[in-house]
Amino acid sequence: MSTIFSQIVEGEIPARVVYEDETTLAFLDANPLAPGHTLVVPKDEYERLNDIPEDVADDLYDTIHRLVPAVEDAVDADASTVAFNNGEAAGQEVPHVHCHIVPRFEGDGGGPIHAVAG
Ligand code: D5M
Repeated sequence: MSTIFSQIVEGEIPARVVYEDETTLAFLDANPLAPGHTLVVPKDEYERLNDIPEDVADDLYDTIHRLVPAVEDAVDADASTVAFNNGEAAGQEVPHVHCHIVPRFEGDGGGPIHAVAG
């Protein structure tokens, strides 16, 4: 059975896509911790970070690297929390690798987000 993120990649369920290339997709989180909270996924389904082949990991990092400033700019954030919940015990609910880009604002009171959960 494919993950909900694979269904988004396949266009089977809607998402607010903000970036797409051959191997990666980025879309807004359905339960945002802050305005602009974005998820970046490899299009192919891998459960954990270390399941990803190196070339796809490189592409994923490139997309994250490109999107962090774009997301911050889009919502005029001061910073961002960029995080993976890697495994169920770490709070990973969707078993398809995804990077959270959570915009942060001076005085937002969040401190370092201990568990990034929607
Ligand atoms: O984070 C899983 C994240 O995925 C959580 O922040 C909600 C988000 N989510 C779940 N379903 C959707 C859909 N359909 N669109 C957009 N975002 C979604 P985790 O790190 O696994 O706890």
